[in-house]
Amino acid sequence: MEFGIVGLELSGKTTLFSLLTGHQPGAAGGKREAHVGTAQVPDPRLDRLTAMYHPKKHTPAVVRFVDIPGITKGGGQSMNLPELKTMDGLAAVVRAFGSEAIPHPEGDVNPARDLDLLETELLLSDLSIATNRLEKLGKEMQKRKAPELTAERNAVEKCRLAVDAGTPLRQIDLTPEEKKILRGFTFLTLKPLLVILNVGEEEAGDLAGAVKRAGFGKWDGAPGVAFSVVCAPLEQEISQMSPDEQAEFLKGMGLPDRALDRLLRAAYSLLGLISFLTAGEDECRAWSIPAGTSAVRAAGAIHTDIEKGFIRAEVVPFQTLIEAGSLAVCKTHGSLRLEGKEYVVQDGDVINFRHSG
Ligand SMILES: Nc1nc2c(ncn2[C@@H]2O[C@H](COP(=O)(O)OP(=O)(O)OP(=O)(O)O)[C@@H](O)[C@H]2O)c(=O)[nH]1
Ligand SMILES: [Mg+2]
Repeated sequence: MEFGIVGLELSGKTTLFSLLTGHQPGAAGGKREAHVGTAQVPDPRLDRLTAMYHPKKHTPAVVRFVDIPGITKGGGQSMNLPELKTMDGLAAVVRAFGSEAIPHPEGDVNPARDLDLLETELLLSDLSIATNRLEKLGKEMQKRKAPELTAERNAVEKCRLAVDAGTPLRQIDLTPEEKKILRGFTFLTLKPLLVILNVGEEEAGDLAGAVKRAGFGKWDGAPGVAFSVVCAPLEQEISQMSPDEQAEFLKGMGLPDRALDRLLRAAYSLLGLISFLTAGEDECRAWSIPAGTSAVRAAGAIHTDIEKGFIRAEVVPFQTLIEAGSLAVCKTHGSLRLEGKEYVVQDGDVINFRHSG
């Protein structure tokens, strides 16, 4: 799963990318190039299983991030970067920090205006994709009549009308057929949007209030949009500390946990992902699957052979396992369930797949 980090210039994109992925893009990389890195999604359940099994390997779920060069107002084309097209979601870094030393490309700090500006660039990119496609479809339809061409034209026209009126596509109702038709397109406003508000140190103690102060009215509660607040310099400082120091420091600031951790969890659930866990002496691991995935498909997330040879899934919810103390106890208590192919896997299920071959 992959997020493209977008935002105006000097909003803190690369700083956040480095904090999330631990990857420091070298000077050699060049400013206008995209950087790619992987962030581990923190999961206390996995940590607990690891403490229980002492496995050789501990493998958290990951989200990949691609740091994309800054977007300029009216740039339009800058949004048509090939890197953006394949992304599962967009992470828009919006600047709320003030700084004399770092100029704001729009002259002053105004997060709601900047998000609007970004959204406009996304809409313009979609408008041009839709218009081009309609033009090609029009020509094709003069040559031959086919119901699938009519269906595609109708779906793309619906999108064109919406973006032309300034409505992001994540906000319109699409039928399953329309969604299927549009899957091959790279409409940017159809992608889930994680807004990351990068606040100054003076706001670090009240991250929750920062989104309200930024006044993101029309995005608040909009479908496919989630908010996250971070203070980059503070996160940088925390990164240098030991886990104990971190906990102490966060407590002192009155913060429940690390903003970066919350950001990663928000990114994960914005994409509709849940985790199931596998536990053993060799490896404890969290696996990402879309919510609603069947047991047999979940097996395929591990290996196609396990999917093909699926016999049964032995399932126990994480909490039940912890209360019992071990899988062996779950077995004797009868709390280890045997589930078939169609069982819908739940977030936090600890699973052992029985398979042939
Ligand atoms: N004071 C302050 N400075 C920040 C913050 N976040 C980033 N900066 C600084 O702002 C400058 C730009 O940060 P970058 O992370 O390079 O921003 P960017 O969005 O990647 O910039 P471009 O790639 O040029 O578009 C750097 O000097 C950062 O140290 C913040 O929250 N507070
Ligand atoms: Mg950058």
